[in-house]
Amino acid sequence: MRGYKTKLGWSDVTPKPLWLNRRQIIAGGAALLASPALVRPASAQITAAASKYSTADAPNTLEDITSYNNFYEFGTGKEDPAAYAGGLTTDPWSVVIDGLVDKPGTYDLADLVKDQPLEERIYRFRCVEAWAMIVPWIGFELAGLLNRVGVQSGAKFVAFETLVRPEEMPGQSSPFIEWPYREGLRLDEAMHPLTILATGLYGEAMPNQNGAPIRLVVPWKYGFKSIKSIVRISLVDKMPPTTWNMLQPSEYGFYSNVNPTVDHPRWSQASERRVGSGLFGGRQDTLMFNGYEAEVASLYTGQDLAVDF
Ligand SMILES: Nc1nc2c(c(=O)[nH]1)N[C@H]1C(S)=C(S)[C@@H](COP(=O)(O)O)O[C@H]1N2
Ligand SMILES: [Mo]
Repeated sequence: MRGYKTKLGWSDVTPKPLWLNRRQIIAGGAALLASPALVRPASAQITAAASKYSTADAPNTLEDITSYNNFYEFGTGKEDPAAYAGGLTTDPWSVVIDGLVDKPGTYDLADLVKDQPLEERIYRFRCVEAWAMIVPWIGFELAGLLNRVGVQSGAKFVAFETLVRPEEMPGQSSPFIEWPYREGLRLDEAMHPLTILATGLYGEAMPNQNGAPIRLVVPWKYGFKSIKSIVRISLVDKMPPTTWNMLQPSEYGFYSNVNPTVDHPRWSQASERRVGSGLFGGRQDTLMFNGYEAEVASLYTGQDLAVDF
């Protein structure tokens, strides 16, 4: 693990050695349970080594995943997060859950995560800039957390906010974005089993540059929807403002579903470059809903996705 400090502390709820045991896992679930490296209580939460939702594509390297990032709180360059996110304090960490919920409050992250079944999910990840990666996330379904806090009947959307801490996030001295970074999902998107809160990747606690200690991953949407370093989750009745939509509404819609037939105004979305493509072979066609069409297309029945982009 180079370039960032592995965080422990609260991350006792995050599995560490899973990835190293991947071969055993693939060979059979029993090996996972028997592995001495996995006796820590946290690891017992891993109910499935490779989820049925995982893609069979080979993951990008840890090096790719941790050295080519978008995290504007640390600067706009792809290398800035790896260079500057190491100084972010991620323990202690708490998340405010408010709005139309039965149990609003400020939750310590460990409490929030402790009942949730962690899984490894190998997801395709497609940035709006037309690059893509395959990432082995560790996380749990957002629906599990929302069910635990109790979503009230008036709730229609979920709004998310990232930490604001300019003394540790040098990019926040730029007024380019109106901080905090914000994102949102419609409630049915938030409740979909593909939507996860990730606390790690490659079997390790989440690297800071990837959104430690907890970030959203919505694999059928462009990468910017997958908000990092979350400190607030609000259940609301109206479509919430989102950072990229606020910046440039003609280019970034609320939905931002990966869609090869709806181009960004300044470039085509029909194909993508796999990061690390020296190894994996250059450009590929972009898939509808990033390849998750069978799972999510029904969420948008009756919507014109060129209008609701
Ligand atoms: N808080 C916050 N979350 C963010 C961003 C950001 O700048 N700030 N960038 C988004 C964009 S544009 C992308 S492509 C992904 C990148 O995630 P990765 O660095 O883990 O690949 O994070 C998303 N989440
Ligand atoms: Mo992105």
